[in-house]
Amino acid sequence: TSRRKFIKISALGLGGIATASSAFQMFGTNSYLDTIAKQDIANKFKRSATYCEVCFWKCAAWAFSDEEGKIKKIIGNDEDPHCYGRLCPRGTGGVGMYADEDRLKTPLIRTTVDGEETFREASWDEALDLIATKFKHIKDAYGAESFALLKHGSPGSHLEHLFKAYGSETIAEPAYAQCRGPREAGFNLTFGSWVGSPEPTDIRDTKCLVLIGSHIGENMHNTQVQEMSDAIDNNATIITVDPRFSTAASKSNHWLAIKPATDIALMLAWMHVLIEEDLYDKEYIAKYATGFNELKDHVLNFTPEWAYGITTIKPEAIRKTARAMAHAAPSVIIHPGRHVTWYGDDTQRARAMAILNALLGSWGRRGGFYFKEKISVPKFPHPKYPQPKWDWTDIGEQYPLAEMGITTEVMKRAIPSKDNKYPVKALMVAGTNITKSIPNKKLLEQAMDALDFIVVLDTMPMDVTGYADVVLPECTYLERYDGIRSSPNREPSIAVRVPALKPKYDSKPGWWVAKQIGERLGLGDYFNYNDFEEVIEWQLSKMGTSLEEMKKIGVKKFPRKSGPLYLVEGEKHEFSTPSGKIELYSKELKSLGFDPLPVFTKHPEPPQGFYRLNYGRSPMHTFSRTANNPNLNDLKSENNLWVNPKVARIIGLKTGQSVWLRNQDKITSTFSIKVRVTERIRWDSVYMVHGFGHNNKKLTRAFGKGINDTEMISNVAIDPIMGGTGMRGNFVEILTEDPHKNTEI
Ligand code: MGD
Ligand code: SF4
Repeated sequence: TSRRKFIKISALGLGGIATASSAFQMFGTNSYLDTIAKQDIANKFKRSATYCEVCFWKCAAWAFSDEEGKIKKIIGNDEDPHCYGRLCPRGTGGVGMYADEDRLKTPLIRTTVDGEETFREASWDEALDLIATKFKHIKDAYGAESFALLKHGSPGSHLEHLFKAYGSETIAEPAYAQCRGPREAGFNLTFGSWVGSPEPTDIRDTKCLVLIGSHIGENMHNTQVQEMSDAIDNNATIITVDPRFSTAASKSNHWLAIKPATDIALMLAWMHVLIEEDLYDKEYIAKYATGFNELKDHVLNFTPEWAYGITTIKPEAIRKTARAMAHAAPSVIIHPGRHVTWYGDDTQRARAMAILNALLGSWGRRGGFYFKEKISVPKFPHPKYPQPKWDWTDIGEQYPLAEMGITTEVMKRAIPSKDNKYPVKALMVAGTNITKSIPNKKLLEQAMDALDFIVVLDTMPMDVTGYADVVLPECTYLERYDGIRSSPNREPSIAVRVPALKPKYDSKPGWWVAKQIGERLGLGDYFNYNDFEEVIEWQLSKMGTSLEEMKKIGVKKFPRKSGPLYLVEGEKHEFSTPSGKIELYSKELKSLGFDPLPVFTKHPEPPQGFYRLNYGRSPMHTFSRTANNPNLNDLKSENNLWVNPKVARIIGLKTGQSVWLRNQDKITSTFSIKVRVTERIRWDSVYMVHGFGHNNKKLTRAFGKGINDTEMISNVAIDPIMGGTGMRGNFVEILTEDPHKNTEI
């Protein structure tokens, strides 16, 4: 499909195209007017250095506030190689996190009044004393390991320190088994390196960008969107593989509307074409890779004709796109994606992506993947952590290549059973809304029911707070110090977060909470400072700068030390794999009993009357955390259900009509969602943006708006290699009548 065709489609009135282009236009180059506006604001208001926490990209920014203690504007830091001086719409809307009047205002403790469970307000001392008592009790009764931490983002690192000092490494975050885990395993097996965040994709200089289910533009990871916009301006070929006509697809030269769950077949056929037509990088493969002959034999029969029957992508399109990649090579990127836990064979799909990159010679090449720099911040001195008797590795032991804690496995350990060697009895949740981020509601509810004690640290009364025994209100990122941000990128840099304002209400920073609990547990030596400012001050001095300087500049760049960005012609390069080479064929996988080369496995398809539930991101929102943010809610207040016109005709649906969903396990959505009839989705799937359908009434803007996709995800396909929870194998039927008509929600 050509770019021209898309323009034609948009002329037919596919409304989404307007959003599609605007998502990219939200960035772009700094204009003269922009510079003037920035100067004007800079002259009038107090400027504080920060980095954004609306998503986890962590763009460095300036927060401008007035004398009355109001945040006036947040602007990207021009010196930041991690955001090029521009924030995405969510980052600008960070003001709303501070201003949201629904914020948690004071500690809360669960209590029973007239037989009804409710929360009562408490002082910090009372709440922290109670938490410390529970910490002590769990340690005495079961061992510190039985107190688990589920965390995400900046508060997570402060709590992680507390938990390790206390003796528990029963720690996990959704950013692994619900997000990037499989791609890290797949790329690590092949190149001996995690992809990591930020991805070292050299999009700026690429000649061909291949996005497989990766929707940059709706997924607003800042530098990637800006670089992709530049790549488009520079006439790079964009190939998008997506069952949905995504924003990225609308910017592509080739959109391959693949049948869901068949990507591995397409990639095997691409490998076949590259090898069969002698288009792969022979010199690179000979020099750096091992296992080529096995790969060649493996893909011999995976012709484009074979893949056509599986993927519904025409053989000519498969050949044409493979040739386009080879034409651009080595300046080509098969993007590893980000949220990649789809069908349970996700590490193998990531392996296929890694192998394609190897065949095209793009790893370590300009316009492909650059070698990222490590930049580490010195650790503030503290006593050694005690050695726990068991930890997250034991909990995930059945997944041989798990490299971080697996949230769902931690929750399973909370459910009592005779042979549970690693019982989890209490849980702290910090900066993650687990009821929306972890699938399998039944498991979660069973686990929550069984736990002796749950404490939640959050800024908002999110759904997860409803399960807590104690709720602690954290102040927002604009009101606190946090750890130093270090970003590898092409040019490594650090950024600081300094409070722009005093904490609103009775909220406190995460570092303070960790220290208070630690001191109550007699762990004061681990928190040997009065204020986290002292920690940063010490670390910055070790890095050759100071807090005073960083407050003025916000971001500091460092020279690369690890060597050049790309492979150097004529020089040897050792990969960190067992063989020291790129491993096309993985002996490690073989020895563990897994396929040493990726194999296509057929996944279940929706039964009659059901559609595959596909989900993704909106450029205005991050997961579930922004749904109530006044600024961002104003831009988009609910999600819609994308339905193909053919399906709409069969069921009799119209755009704007409210419907409910019921999945294959008879789970019915709590709320309704408005239909959007569009050619942009295949007839076998429906699509919605993740993160809506909040059911805490205290979120006055977000409550009851749209459907929570996670609620519909009860079938979870676990990746046997690293434990990722595949969530795209769920099927829904569309109900036009309210299934809760006679029940109260
Ligand atoms: P959110 O749902 O945004 O993301 O999962 P989460 O990290 O759980 O929840 C973030 C929580 O942090 C919110 O409760 C918010 O109020 C709170 N919060 C925000 N700022 C702060 C702060 O400064 N301090 C504290 N203490 N709390 C704060 C993300 C995870 O979800 C990821 S990374 C991915 S890739 C997966 N995506 C995904 C999906 O697309 N669909 C489905 N169904 N599930 C998914 N799960 C995964
Ligand atoms: Fe903030 Fe956007 Fe950057 Fe994420 S990408 S850190 S939301 S500005």
